[in-house]
Amino acid sequence: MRLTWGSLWRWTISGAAVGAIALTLISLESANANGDSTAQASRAKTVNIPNLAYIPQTLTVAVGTKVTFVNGSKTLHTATRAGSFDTGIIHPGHSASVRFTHRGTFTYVCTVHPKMMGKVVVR
Ligand SMILES: [Cu+2]
Repeated sequence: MRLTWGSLWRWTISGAAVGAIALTLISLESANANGDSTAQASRAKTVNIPNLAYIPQTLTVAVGTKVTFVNGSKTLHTATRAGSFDTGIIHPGHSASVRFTHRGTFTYVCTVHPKMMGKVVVR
């Protein structure tokens, strides 16, 4: 994925606006074609950010899984896929969650550190 500086700036501003609130974007929440709410409610996974990396870098989950990004580092991070989802800025010691309701492969970056890249594979 290629992001321009302009788009990075825009994402950073929007991230600041939502603060540390766990954010689930409309684009990911709007459709649940399977109506499988029971399974969705029970699935949760964690991506840790201990430094300048997402651990695990590739996370494979079932449809409906809520993924929580935990910032265990001492600096700001995001988990952002332009046009799809954005945790906004996650402060040290905080976390933010995204529920993945569509199958696919979702690469994402940290808008603060654009070389940080991760991937969520939803099956
Ligand atoms: Cu970062």
